[in-house]
Amino acid sequence: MIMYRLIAIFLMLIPSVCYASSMKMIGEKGDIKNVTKVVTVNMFDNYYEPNEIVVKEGETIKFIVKNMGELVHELNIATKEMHVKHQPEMAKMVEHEILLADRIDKKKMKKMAKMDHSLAHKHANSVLLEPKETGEIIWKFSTSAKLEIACNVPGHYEAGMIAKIIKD
Ligand SMILES: [Cu+2]
Repeated sequence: MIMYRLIAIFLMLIPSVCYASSMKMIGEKGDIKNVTKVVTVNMFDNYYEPNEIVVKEGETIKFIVKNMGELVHELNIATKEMHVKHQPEMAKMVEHEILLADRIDKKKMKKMAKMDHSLAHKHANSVLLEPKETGEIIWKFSTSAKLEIACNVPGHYEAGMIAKIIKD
């Protein structure tokens, strides 16, 4: 826990930048009617299985995400630069004790989000899950940008919790 705190404090020093504005360049929220492929991604401490996903440009993929680990994990589709920018938001959630190592205080999240929207962690390109939880993302890869799947829970990206997105 002390390590989480230290990382959180460190990341607080990096200025938070507007996240939503850069969304378009990574694609868009997909429509269920256009799903051509379903990919199940299992999250462990701290890695993904599979750790490489092949996508075609323009394709809509439904990701079924399962947290098989003992820690809270995120699956976030973005550029490397965006992941780095998202990390202070996650650190802030740790700071406010919304994001705990193995639990998300959803009641607190709801309450705090009224004051600070970034604490709600509502982004179409990501899902944040407690151990044993399952979530889903439908994403249209309408972009040529270089993307990766990553977990921005403090310390996890650094630990290598990244899955490559390979363009077919
Ligand atoms: Cu993680």
